[in-house]
Amino acid sequence: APTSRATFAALVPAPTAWRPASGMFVLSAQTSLVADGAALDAAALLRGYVRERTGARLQIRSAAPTADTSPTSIVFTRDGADAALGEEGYELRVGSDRIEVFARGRAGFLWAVQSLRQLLPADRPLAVGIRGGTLRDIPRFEWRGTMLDVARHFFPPRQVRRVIDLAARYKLNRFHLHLTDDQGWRIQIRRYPQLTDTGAATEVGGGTGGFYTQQQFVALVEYAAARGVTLIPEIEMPGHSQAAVASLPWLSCDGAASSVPTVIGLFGSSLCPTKESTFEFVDVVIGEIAALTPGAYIHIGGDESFATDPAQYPVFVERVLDIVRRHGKVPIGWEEIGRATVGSDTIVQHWGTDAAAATAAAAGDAMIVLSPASKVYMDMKHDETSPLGWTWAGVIDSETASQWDPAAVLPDVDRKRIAGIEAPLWTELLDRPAQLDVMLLPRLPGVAELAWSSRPPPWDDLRARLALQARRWTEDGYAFTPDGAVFGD
Ligand code: TNX
Repeated sequence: APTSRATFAALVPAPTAWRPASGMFVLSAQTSLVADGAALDAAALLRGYVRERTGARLQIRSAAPTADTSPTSIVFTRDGADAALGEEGYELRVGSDRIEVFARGRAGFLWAVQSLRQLLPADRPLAVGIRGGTLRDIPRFEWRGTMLDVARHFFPPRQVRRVIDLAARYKLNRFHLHLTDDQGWRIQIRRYPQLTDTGAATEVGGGTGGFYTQQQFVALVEYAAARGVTLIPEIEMPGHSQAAVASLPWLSCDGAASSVPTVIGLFGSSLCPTKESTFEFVDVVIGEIAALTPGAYIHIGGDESFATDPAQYPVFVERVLDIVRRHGKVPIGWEEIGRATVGSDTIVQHWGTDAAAATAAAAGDAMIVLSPASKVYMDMKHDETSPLGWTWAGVIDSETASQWDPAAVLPDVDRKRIAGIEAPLWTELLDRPAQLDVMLLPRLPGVAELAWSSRPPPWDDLRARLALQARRWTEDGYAFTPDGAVFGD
C-alpha cells in the first residue's frame, strides 16, 4: 500500500489555505499528465521530477485519457481558475483518481508543480500516495529572490544550476547573478575580450577563476526560466570594478596599469565618471547583456563606490540608468543609487548602508527590494560556532532570517513600494558547492516563506517543516547546517 508522510501542512512555503479530505491519490507509472499551452512546461517539469524520484516515465497528453488506458491523471487547467489567483497563484484538488491543478498562467502551474514535488515522498517506491484535499496558494510579494556572487569565486554552470534549483523548490522567482566585481569579470563580452582574458583569469585566493561564455549564460537564463525563475544579471559600476579596470586601463580616470586582486578587500576602483569613453563602454556591455537576457531587469550595482567623486556619482548613475532603459530593461541598483534621481521605473535594493537613499528613491516612486544584511545575508554565520561566514552584519540563524516584518525595515516607505525580498550570497569565503549549500540551508527556505506566505504560521511550525525538508536535501545531495534554531542544540 502506498504511504505518504508529506501533507499540505508540511509544505514550505506554507500555502495560503488548505483543507484535507479523505482518500489518497496514488501516483504510478500509468498516471497521465494532461496539459497544453501555458501548462506544458509545468507538466514537463513534473514529469522530470517523477522520473528522478521513482524512475517512472509519465505520459503527457493534451486531453484527458479514458479510465482503462490511464487509471489516474494529473490535469492542468485554466478553466475554473479565478482572477484572484493572479499570474502566480494556483489551486490543487487532490482526489483518489485525479489531481486537478488550476492556474491562470505559466508561473502558477510551475509553482503548483513545486508543491506536488514536495508532496511526493522522499524515498523511491514506484507507487506513491498524496493525501486528498484542496489547496489554494497565492504569493505575498512579487519579488522573491536570491543572489549568487560568482565574481569573488567563480562557480561553473552546473553549480549555479543547483542553486537555481534550490530557489525554485521554494518558489523563489528571481535569481540575481553578481557577475562582476573587483576580483573577477565572469561574462563574455564580444566587443571586449580583454575583460575575460584578464578579468576572469583569477579569483579570491588566486585560483584560476573562469567565466561564462554568452552561450553558457543563455543556457543558465533558460534553465532558470524553465522553472519560473527570472535571471537578473548584475554588472557592478562605478565601484567594485577593479577586474574591468585592470583589463581595460582606459576605464579609470588615470589610465594607469593595474592588476586583478586575489585577496578580500575594498580596492578603491572606479570607472571614470568624467570620460565619454566610459559611457560608450557601458552602452556596449549593457547592450550585449540585454540582448542575451529576455528577463525585464539589469542590475548596475552602484554600492560602495568610495573612489568615485561624490559629486559625479549621481550624474554617472543617472546616465547609466538611462542606458539600461534605452536597451529596453528595468534598471536595478543597490540602495546607494538613491543618492541620484532614479525615477519611478527603477528598483532600488536596500541592504542597510543608506536607508535614507532607499527611502528617498521610494518617495520618488521607485520600487524597493529588501535585502537587509542583518536578516538575509546568507554569508553571515548561522551561529557563533559556524566555521564559515562573516559576522559584520550579525549572526543569522533561520529564525532571525525568517521572522521579521518587511513593512518595518524602512518605516517611511509606503508598503505598496515594497516589491519583495532577496537573500544575497556573497562568496569571498566560499569556493565549493557544499559551502554554498551550508550557507543557504536551512535559512533560504525560511526567507522564501517570509516572501511567499501572506499569513505565515508561527516560528515553531516553520521550524518543524524546515526540519522535515532536511531529508530531501540529503537525498538530493545538498549539504546543510544543523542550525540549532531548527534542529535543536
Ligand atoms: C558588502 S552588499 C558588499 C559586498 C560584500 C559583502 C560581504 C553589497 C552591496 N556590498 O561587496 O561581498 O558586503 O558580506
